[in-house]
Amino acid sequence: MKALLILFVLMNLDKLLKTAHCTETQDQVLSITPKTQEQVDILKTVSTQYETALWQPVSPHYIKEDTQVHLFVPANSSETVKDLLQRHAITHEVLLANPNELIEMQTRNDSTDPRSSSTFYERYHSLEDIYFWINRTKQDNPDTVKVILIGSSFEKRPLYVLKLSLNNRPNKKAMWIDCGIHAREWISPAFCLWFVQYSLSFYQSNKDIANILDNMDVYVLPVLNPDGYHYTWTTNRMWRKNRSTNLSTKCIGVDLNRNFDANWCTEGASDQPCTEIYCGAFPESEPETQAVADFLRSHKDIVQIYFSIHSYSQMLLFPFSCTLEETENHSELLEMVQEAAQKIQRHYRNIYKYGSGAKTIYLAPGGSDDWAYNLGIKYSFTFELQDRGSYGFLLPPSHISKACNEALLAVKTIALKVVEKTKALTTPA
Ligand code: 0X9
Ligand code: ZN
Repeated sequence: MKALLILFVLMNLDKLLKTAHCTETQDQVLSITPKTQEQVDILKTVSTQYETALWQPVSPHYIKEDTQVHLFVPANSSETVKDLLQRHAITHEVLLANPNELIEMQTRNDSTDPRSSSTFYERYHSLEDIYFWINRTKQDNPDTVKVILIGSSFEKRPLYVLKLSLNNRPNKKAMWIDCGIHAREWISPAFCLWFVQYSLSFYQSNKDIANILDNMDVYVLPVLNPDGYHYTWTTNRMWRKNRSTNLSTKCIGVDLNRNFDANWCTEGASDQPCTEIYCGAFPESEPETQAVADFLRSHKDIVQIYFSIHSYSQMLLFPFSCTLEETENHSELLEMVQEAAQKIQRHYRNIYKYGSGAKTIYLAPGGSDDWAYNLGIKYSFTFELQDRGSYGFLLPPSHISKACNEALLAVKTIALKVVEKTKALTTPA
């Protein structure tokens, strides 16, 4: 009997040990609001010197008094980080007690589950699935959808753009939408897929989308940063940059939204490869940036509107972000995003901030929107989709439809305005 008992204990030793530590720590996302300069400095140290991932703001440089900081703290740093906060009387709230559960929910492949009521577009998809979807969309719509290979990523993944051309009118203008420049912002690629599906399904029945697509072709790049996106699915859900390597450093990745040639690597970007806002070795040093820039350069005479889709924080932004100066059409752009934000509030009861990037969030040079604007695409925007920090980058799949419909309303509002302005300019009085 005694021997049996010993055998049982030995066989279950790992389980017994685990339950003894009933407060086993796990990854968490904390919300912290520093109240003094000393607390700001401590938080800067925590987010740079400990194994954490800063969600908001994007770089420790922007941490300031009385402004919320959202910090992802992995289980292995939890105790040290919390101790440090406590020692400096910095209070915190737990924003997400179990991000791993949310990550699991987002990556679960429930497409084959008959009880699941969500459609393909109400789920997040792996890069492989998205490539498959691109191909299927082209096959299902041979007369209206073309797939254009505009280049490849650092790890040699293809960069595909879908061209939606719903009728053959001559001299059509165009609109560009890119998604997934930042790897961890999963709602962004989900939006590109949503937009394509919506356009193809409602062209016949919705007069607004018909009016837009009758006058413009649309170029959609669903995943601008495929290597980073893939990495968030396989290895690190919090990854932001691309995955390029450089002999001069151990650190991987360039922030592609600091790598465009718009006041490149000035205040608001970093020349340090280990930071999240590393601008790269030179403007357009990254193959992803170069592919987008080359394509837009060669289509600059037809592309009238540029949209880049990000998350999170619910903002409709326009240039400049690389300087505090105003664009020459500042008031026109302001009017457009204001109308879009008002419509979102009316239809979806959700608040979006709006304005020029530098004045609304921070100085951030080297961004695609500013570069596109300087190229001559005068209607250039960056949208930050849902939410405002409840789930952050881990927005549950059940929120995809509302987040995408809101953004779609903003895209439609702005595109319709541009179509009307263009008609007014080209139609003789
Ligand atoms: O910092 C960014 O690149 C964007 N915010 S995010 O949290 N998604 O990283 C804002 C981009 C605004 N536009 C430019 N900086 N040009
Ligand atoms: Zn982003």
